[in-house]
Amino acid sequence: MSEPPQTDEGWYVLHDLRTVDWNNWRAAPDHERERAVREGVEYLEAHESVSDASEGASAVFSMLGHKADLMILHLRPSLDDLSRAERQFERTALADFTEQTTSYVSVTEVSGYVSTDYFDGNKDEIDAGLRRYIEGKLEPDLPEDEYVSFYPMSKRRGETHNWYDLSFDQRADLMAEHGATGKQYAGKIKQIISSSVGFDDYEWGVTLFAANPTDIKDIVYEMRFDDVSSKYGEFGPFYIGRRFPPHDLTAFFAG
Ligand code: 76R
Repeated sequence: MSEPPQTDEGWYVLHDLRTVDWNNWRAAPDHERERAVREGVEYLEAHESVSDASEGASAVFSMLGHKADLMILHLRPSLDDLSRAERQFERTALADFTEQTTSYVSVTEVSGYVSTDYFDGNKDEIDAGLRRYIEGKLEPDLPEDEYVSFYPMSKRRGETHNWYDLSFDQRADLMAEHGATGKQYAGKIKQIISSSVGFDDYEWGVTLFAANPTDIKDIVYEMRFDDVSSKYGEFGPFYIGRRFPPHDLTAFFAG
C-alpha cells in the first residue's frame, strides 16, 4: 500500500443547484411573487452575513444553461450548520418556485502536497505566510461580482493509470507540476478545492472564480495537459454562472 497524504479540513461546503419553474412563476399572482422575492432576499442576505453560525460564507449565483438557474453556495464550520442553512431555504416562499435539481457536499481540504512542514512540524511554528495561505484554503473568502465554475472530479483508478497505486513522492511531483500551472493564474483565478470522499459521488469539488470567464476556460484547458489531469483526472458535469448581490434577485426574476 502506498501512503495516503495527510489532510486538514476546514469549512463544510454545500453547492445547492436549483432550477426555477418559470411557468409557475408567470402564473402566480403579483403578491405571491413579491413575497417570494422578499423572502428570498431576506434569506440570502441573512446567510451571506452568516447570522446562523459562528462563521462561514454564503453566496448566490445566476447560472447559465438548462442544468440550473440558481446556485446557492454555503460554507459552514459544521455539517449541522450546513444542513440548517439548506433547510431554512425550504421554508421561504421562494423555494416553492424552485426545484433542487442537484447538489454537492464536500469539505475544504489542504493536504501533504501543499506543505510537508505544516503536517510534520509544530503547526504553531510555521511561517506566517504559509499559515495565511493554508487558512485561506480552509476558510476561503468568496469573491464578489465574479464568474464561477463548479465541477466535481476524481482521480482515476484504471488498470493502466491508477493514482492510488503511485507512491507519495510520485504523486507529490505530479501535484507540484499542477501547482506550477495553477500559480501562473495568480490574480486571475481563485479556487476552492473541497474533498467529497465519503460525502458525495466524486472525490473533490472544484469551484473556480474569475473576473473574466475565458480565464476559467484557459486554466481548465491548460491543466488537461498536465499529467495529473491528462492521465489521472476524471470529471463530472460543469456548471457556469455569475455571482450577484441578494437584492438583485428582483432583477433576476424580472428578466
Ligand atoms: O498551494 C500549492 O502550491 C499547492 C499546490 C496545489 C494542490 C495540492 C494546487 C494548486 N492544487 C492542489 C490540489 Mn489545484 N486545482 C484543481 C483544479 O480541471 C482540472 O484539471 C483540475 C481542477 C484547478 C483548476 C486547480 C487550480 N487541486 C488540488 C486537488 C486535490 C488533489 C489531491 O489531493 O490528490 C485537486 C482535485 C485540484 C484541482 N490548483 C493550484 C489550482 C491553482 C490555480 C493552483 C495554484 C495555487 C494557488 O495559487 O493557490
